[in-house]
Amino acid sequence: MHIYFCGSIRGGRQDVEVYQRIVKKLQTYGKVLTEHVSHAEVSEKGEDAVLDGDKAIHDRDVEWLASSDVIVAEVTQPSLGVGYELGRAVAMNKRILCLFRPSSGRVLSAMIRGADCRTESSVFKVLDYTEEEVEVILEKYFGELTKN
Ligand code: 6IA
Repeated sequence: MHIYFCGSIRGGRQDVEVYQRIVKKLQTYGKVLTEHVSHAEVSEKGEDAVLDGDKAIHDRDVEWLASSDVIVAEVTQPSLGVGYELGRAVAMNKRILCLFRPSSGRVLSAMIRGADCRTESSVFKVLDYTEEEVEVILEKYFGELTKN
């Protein structure tokens, strides 16, 4: 299974430790195409991006998105890039899981919370969670997914 993980980079790196926890767990279910999102050395300035070029990053990420079986996004820290990826993924009829921590004190964008729906060809799910239960939440989600 190819898993595309979305997490904030230039939107702010406050949650990088949660991303690491999520990616570690996701790797038990398949190949995480965007493992670098969880790397602590990737800063929000994204200096590394200059080497590669933003266009190359964008084009590669959209290709990965298209080739993925499931998209998991940690959406607590608002990020334009994550919002964009989710919009593109919806247009591709992908299976999407968004994870939000209400304990952050933030209120999730209506465009993400309100996108929660299930159709014949796609599923967009938004789950509230606390950091301690992240592994259990993923076990439940992937358990149901592999049953179908
Ligand atoms: O607007 P943001 O930067 O917060 O957007 C974050 C999202 O866009 C992530 O889910 C990534 O999939 C994608 N993204 C944004 N910047 C990069 C990037 N930068 N590399 C890969 N994906 C990115 C350069 C850092 C890299 C050399 C490790």
